[in-house]
Amino acid sequence: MKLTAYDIYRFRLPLARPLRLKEGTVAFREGSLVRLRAADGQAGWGEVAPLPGFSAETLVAAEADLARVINTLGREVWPDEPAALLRALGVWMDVLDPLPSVRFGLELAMMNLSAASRGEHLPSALSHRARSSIPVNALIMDDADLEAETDRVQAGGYGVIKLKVGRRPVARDVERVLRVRARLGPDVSLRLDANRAWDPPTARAFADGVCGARVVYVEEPLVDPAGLGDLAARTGLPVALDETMPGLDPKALSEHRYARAVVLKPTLCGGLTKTLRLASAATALGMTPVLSSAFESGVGTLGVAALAACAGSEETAAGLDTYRRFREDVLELPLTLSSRISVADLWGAPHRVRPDALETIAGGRL
Ligand code: OSB
Ligand code: MG
Repeated sequence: MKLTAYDIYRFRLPLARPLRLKEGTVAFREGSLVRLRAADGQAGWGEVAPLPGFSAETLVAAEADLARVINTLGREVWPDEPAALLRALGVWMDVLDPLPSVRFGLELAMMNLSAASRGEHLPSALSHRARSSIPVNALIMDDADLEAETDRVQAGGYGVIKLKVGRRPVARDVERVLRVRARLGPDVSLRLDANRAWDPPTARAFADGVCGARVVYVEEPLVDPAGLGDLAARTGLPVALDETMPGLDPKALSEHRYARAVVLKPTLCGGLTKTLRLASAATALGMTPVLSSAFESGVGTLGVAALAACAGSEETAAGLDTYRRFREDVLELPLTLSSRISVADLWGAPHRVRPDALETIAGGRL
């Protein structure tokens, strides 16, 4: 496979409600889409959408890096067979070392292109053993009305929910967790996420308060992650790594054996190949890899969903609920994501991008 042309576009999508991020509140989600074309006339889309406050790179820097890397990719002849292509991408991207969001967008566009050329869907291009369905966790943001959200979770049949904590006094967080547990009953799995909010004494107070609530794990409870192993050992609170994962060498994961799970966001961890490496390292250590989105549009969300179908175990719910926050998408037909996504249904119809949602940034022949 040889690339013949590329286009880079910008999108700016309104959110259903403003989103509070670490560095301020946003009413729109901005990002880039990249389209790669091959000699057979097929096209593959990818998304490059650094998340402010979570990504180190800006969108403008990502777009410049995108053009640099595409020009190098355009000189190569790529394997036609998807598994060989994925391996070649891993090797090339390690050398070219794009920004994490750029690596995600380009690996996604290349694999989408390969899948389109062969008339298969992305999950089967990524793995011969892709699962046929993906459970999804319902995300309850900290600005949400708990009662309304627990009703949505129950009506939607979600088996796993994730509740954000750490932005109010610890006693109120404990009270919210116990309230959610009581309203949802014992059958729903409860994940929590503190986004590095607490010092060790506060985290220990939280652990004591929720010890009866059967929490599956808390993502990144501590400001200083160096104390996570000690916290887990002293309190028995199961912890998961999230902010720790971008930039982590898969070999270094063995230094974090205390962790129950690792949250993998391909936009932040740096693409399909790095995410899949981290997922296998986690599985080998007995940790659960949890694929999660970072407020990508439909194009990026499909990429994360495809990875979720390939990595980890059958019953691990993926964190794909950020898509619900969008009022509009770049896709003509917005995705329908439920508590359990059917891979055949999600990829059953073509995903056409709306030209009117895009502004042209750059493009050219390769
Ligand atoms: O901390 O897990 C986070 C999305 C963007 C940035 C950070 C986070 C998230 C999510 C993803 O919560 C959704 C999920 O994991 O369910
Ligand atoms: Mg998290």
